[in-house]
Amino acid sequence: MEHYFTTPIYYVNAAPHIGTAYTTLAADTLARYWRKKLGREYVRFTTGTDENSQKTLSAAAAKGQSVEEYLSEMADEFVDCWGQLGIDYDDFIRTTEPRHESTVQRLVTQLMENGDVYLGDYEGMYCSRCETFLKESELNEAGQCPDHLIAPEKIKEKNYFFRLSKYQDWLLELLQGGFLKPEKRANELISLIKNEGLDDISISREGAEIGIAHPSDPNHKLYVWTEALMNYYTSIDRPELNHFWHGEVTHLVGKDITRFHCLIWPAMLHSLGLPLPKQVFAHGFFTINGQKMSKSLGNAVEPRALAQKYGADALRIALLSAFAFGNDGDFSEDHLAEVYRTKLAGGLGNLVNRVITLIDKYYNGDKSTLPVAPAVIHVEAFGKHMEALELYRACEVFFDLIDQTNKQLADAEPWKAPDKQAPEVLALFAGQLATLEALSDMAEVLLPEAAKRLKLMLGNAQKTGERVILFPQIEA
Ligand code: ME8
Repeated sequence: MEHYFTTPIYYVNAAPHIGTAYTTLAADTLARYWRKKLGREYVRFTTGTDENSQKTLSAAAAKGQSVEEYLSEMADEFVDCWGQLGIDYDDFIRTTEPRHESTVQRLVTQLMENGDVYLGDYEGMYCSRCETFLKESELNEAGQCPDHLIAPEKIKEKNYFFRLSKYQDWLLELLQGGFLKPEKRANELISLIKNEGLDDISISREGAEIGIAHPSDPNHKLYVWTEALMNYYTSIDRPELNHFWHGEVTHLVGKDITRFHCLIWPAMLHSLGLPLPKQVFAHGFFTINGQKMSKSLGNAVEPRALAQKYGADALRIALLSAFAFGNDGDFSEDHLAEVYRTKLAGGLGNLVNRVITLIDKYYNGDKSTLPVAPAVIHVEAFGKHMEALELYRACEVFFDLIDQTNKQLADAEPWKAPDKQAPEVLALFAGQLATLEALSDMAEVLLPEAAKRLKLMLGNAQKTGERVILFPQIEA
């Protein structure tokens, strides 16, 4: 079975930050797990940028750039950042690419042919920061968008509408059946449907300056969210890649965008007669030192600087192990430094160094004389958690195994054994080595750069390899 993982495509009005890095690192980690298990050809992982947003216009103007210049500079920022974070995606999709326009126009034409789109009047509020139509009931007491604290624009225009209301009961059943995880997020949408019901939604803006043209009405541009969701299909909209849509598709998103991914998107796919993703997983939000991350507070953490200082591996595992995937939690550089010092340098680095040094010293690095060790049971738990999207638990298994193995070595004190060829000493080293092998396999998923160095140290079946430093000391 093929696996296809996606991240949201990010707006380019802000540089990548810890939040967007979190989703992208999570997707990359899952893709690495499955590639290792099934082979690269069975796995696809995509990310990209959401560029047809009204916000783009003002952001480009503020920088004195043309829209094209601004967009490509910002898309490059994301590509550069993901490169520095060790993200290995199969496709980076930009919604201003012709391939996306062509897929979107075809899909929208099909929605129209299916009778699910009609022209109507829209009168209401629009928040250009979240690119969302808002209901009166969604505004705060001051009549503002609750997320952006700005008054939404009042608009009255002709819009094309998608018949979302028609799919209400079907969506309710879908959500009750576990389409959106974790359950608490599904429950939010279930109550929304039960309490408020679903209205048809606008899928175009009349006279909008930016966006993909409506396929049959040139006065309209498609609403950015309508076409942005379709990026997931654009990426595999080629005969040789289309099979990924028939495998297990997992959309990873933050909890802020579940309505789009779990109401509008499945309803459109259903209307189009296309298979649904297996699941949408909505993770929680990071706060920074206890505060909401925001542009106005200026506390958005730049992931590249942290990756340069601590290494991309450390940033990845510190984020993924910070709290359960699905909960909210905090991020601080202190936490990252602590993970680096105790779990990586002091935990894994120390363990590998000690075991390899001792095997070199007592057995001249010759592994072939060691007995066969029993299988490492943690491997199974690690896989189980990865497959259940329990990234935090998978990290815990990894860290526990390191701690236990370090403890086993410290307790056994093989350096005090008078005979290094005694069966219990040989068995101890065989077990330790087998654990390092298991850890290096898990590290290929969780710490891809360090895993290469770890594999080098482990050498081949006969002999240990060269000594390298796994986690160098960080300058304060
Ligand atoms: O919503 N903690 O783009 P966006 C964790 N373009 N994750 C966070 C976060 C935080 N504090 N802040 C952001 C959009 N994220 C649309 C998506 S998809 C078809 C279109 C992550 O740039 C999280 O994944 O606002 C969230 O859902 C996403 O960034 C929103 O990114």
